[in-house]
Amino acid sequence: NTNKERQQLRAERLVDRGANHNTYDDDKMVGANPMKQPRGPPAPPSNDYVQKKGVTYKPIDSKDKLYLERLMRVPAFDPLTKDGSQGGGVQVPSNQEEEKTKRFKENQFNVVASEMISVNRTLPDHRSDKCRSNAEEYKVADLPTVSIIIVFHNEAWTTLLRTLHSVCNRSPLELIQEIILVDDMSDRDYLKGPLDAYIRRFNVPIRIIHLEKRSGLIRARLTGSEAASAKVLLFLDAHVEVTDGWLEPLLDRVHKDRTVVVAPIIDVISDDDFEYVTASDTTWGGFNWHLNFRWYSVPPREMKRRNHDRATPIKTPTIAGGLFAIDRSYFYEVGAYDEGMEVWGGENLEISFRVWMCGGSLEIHPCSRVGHVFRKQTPYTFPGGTARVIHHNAARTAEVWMDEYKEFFYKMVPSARRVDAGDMTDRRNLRERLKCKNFKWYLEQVYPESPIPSSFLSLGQIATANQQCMDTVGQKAGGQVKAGPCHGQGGNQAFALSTNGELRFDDLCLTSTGGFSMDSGVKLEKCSTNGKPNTRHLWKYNSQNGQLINQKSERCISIATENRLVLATCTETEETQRWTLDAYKGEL
Ligand code: UD2
Ligand code: MN
Repeated sequence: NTNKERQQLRAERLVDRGANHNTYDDDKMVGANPMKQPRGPPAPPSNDYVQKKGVTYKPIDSKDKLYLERLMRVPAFDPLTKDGSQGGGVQVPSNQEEEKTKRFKENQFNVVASEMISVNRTLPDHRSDKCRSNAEEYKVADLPTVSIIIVFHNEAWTTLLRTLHSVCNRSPLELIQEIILVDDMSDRDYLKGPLDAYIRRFNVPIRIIHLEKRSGLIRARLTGSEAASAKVLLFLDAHVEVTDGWLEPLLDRVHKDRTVVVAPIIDVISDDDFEYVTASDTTWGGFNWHLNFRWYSVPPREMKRRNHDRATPIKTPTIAGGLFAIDRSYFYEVGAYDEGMEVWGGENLEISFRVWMCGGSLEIHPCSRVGHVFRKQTPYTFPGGTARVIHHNAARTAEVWMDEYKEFFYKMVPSARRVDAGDMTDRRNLRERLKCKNFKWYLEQVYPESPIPSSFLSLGQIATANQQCMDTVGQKAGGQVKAGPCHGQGGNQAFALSTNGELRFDDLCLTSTGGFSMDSGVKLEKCSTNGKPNTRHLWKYNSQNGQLINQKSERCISIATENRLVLATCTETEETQRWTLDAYKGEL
């Protein structure tokens, strides 16, 4: 590029970003990407910091405040290109392919692509027309202020800064009392001195807390919320980009009802090319037997309750966990987070169950959209072992909140039974003290479409007399169900017969393939999520003769060649049609 072209691009970019930006102050620029070019100011002198409760604080003093107020939004890492503007994806040049692959591991996303994109890149406004017109009604002066809490462990420089810039570029700044960054003992140098210096450039008070011990995201968020002072807390992951008008709808809901916990629609920032891709506005949060958070379609009853209005918040059974606003005093009233949880996982369902069962509610606001870089894998370590940590957290959620329904989790994840969940007395006392409703209430009233049926006749293995058990053999939707030697462990041999007649393996249902030949296999198919079982998925159990009968075809599940389960003509004498259901509770 010639100098002139560069200037042209820079000018365009500034226009692109809107009129709110000051010009660059090159002398004060914190060195671009410190991963690549390790420059930048020395770390501030250590007497800037305050030690409190084992954490190191850098408090905002009046000098900083003045400094911050004088500053406008000054970008520091800003490539002189328009790559990625309007949320577009970027193509890594072919001579950088190798670097791209190598550095993907740093954060489990394409760091090289992220570095090609301005930290101030523009994004399209994906809100519905109704949302846009509603937005005009918000009066900023009437909305409560917010403390935005962002925790991170070894976050990439550019994604972290883009998170901050997007928040400061696209929020009414008078609403942001502060942004609190909690560095969960990262071991990357740029997240110390350079970051401390960089954040002073924003015209919003940004505070950073460097934890001296790896706390995990749950306890790191607790440290952040304790340092917060605004009326509302808002948690964000460290690799998000907020879009126009994202903040006001969230604050408005919490303001109108302090027991509402509200999340935005979480759009997708591609982990490969950083394209901003919209997510559906008719998706809500659920969970499966593994106690993983899952997205499912909003069922018709909720669409109807909202009068099919694309601007009305969706009452959701669960939230994904990373991005939500909550009244600060309500957050503590309802039990904050479970301090016994480590690193990652489980806290999202825990807070979801708790809020609903203890008198609050969860919403997804379709007028607030925030992009998030979803990753296929976590890039960081799990001190204590990944499976152990995840099972520990999930088991705490199950033990404290799920009553007898915790068996669905243990049947599906048998190894979780052997993990030490730790002391849960405080959490159980909390549930007592708040007089929370039980999990059955939650399933019936909040989430009747749940993969865990609120009412079921059996849970566990389904076996013939000679110990042949129904087995998914690890298959997913479309897979053929087989019979295999019973192992008594659950897992692929864990099924539930729900009272409404579904034979479920998590969110998969046993289905007839429809044919009436001798060979019509019994397969797995996604269960209905709209509250009305698919007729192909309906079965009845005759506990006298052990037959499992497909309601539509009146044919029986039978073991055929190669241990395939098929539907065959029902005959009482046939051993391979005689099934025993684990923990069968009998007809009601
Ligand atoms: C999702 C949530 C995440 C959290 C998680 C379950 C969204 C978009 N994300 O997974 O917020 O609820 O489910 O626990 O809903 N971090 C630390 N210390 C750690 C580990 C992580 O500070 O020991 C930070 C991390 O840098 C990030 C945040 O916590 O900023 C969330 O972690 P993630 O992005 O790896 O989680 P994600 O999006 O896969
Ligand atoms: Mn994340």
